Amino acid sequence: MTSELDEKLIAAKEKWAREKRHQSGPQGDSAAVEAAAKLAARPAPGEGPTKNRLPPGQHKTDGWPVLDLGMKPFVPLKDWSFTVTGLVETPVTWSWEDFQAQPQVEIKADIHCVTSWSMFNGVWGGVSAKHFLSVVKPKPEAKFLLFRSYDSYTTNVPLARFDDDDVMLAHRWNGQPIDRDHGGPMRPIIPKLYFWKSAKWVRSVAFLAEDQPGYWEVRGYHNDADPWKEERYSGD
Ligand SMILES: Nc1nc2c(c(=O)[nH]1)N[C@H]1C(S)=C(S)[C@@H](COP(=O)(O)O)O[C@H]1N2
Ligand SMILES: [Mo]
Repeated sequence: MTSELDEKLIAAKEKWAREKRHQSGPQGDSAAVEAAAKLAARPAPGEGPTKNRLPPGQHKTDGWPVLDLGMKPFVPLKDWSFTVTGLVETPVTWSWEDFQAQPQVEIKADIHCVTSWSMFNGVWGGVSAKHFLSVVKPKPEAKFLLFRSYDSYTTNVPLARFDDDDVMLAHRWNGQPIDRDHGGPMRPIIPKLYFWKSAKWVRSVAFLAEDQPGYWEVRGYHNDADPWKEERYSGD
């Protein structure tokens, strides 16, 4: 259940998304050229001097802010499961032990939140998206993923963006389990997209032929969410 305060917070965020959306008018050629130049100049994740790693409109933070809908589900590991549905050859449901039995990797990545903070050099531990996809085997018709969380949050991502070397199903951050505030036991990490695409407390994912916008995507946030293109709000 969300409190009245949280309803107000969510309403404020929605209003903000609406207003920002209307501020961005049609872009001229020079803007497109500038955007293309910024994209071409972007360094590989985890490399390069700090200033080239900061997408437009972002600032570096040293902490890790907590942002959610005001409800932080507590999911004991013995009750946790992760279910895969939809257009896959092998629709698994993993217990915590099943999940831990998969090959584990660490990936260093920068995170960019739409509220303008960026957090550099986090070391995420868990199961790579590449391995996960090799287990469930998406069918050729599968083009989109929709994640669903224990707090009912949802978010969507194209399979082509999820199927990337820096994407993972993470349960550790900087050598510790991801804590409850930050979405533990498990959250996917998709560093190349704004952080709202990295759902906390994930419980399932559906592989779909058609795109299905998630919680913030139907409330004024951009469907694609690429920080390097500053895709913050729909219409950006
Ligand atoms: N389940 C769930 N995941 C979520 C959210 C949420 O409300 N519920 N908020 C999203 C948003 S808007 C952001 S910015 C990040 C924040 O993650 P953090 O609290 O670990 O910084 O989580 C994303 N994932
Ligand atoms: Mo956010």
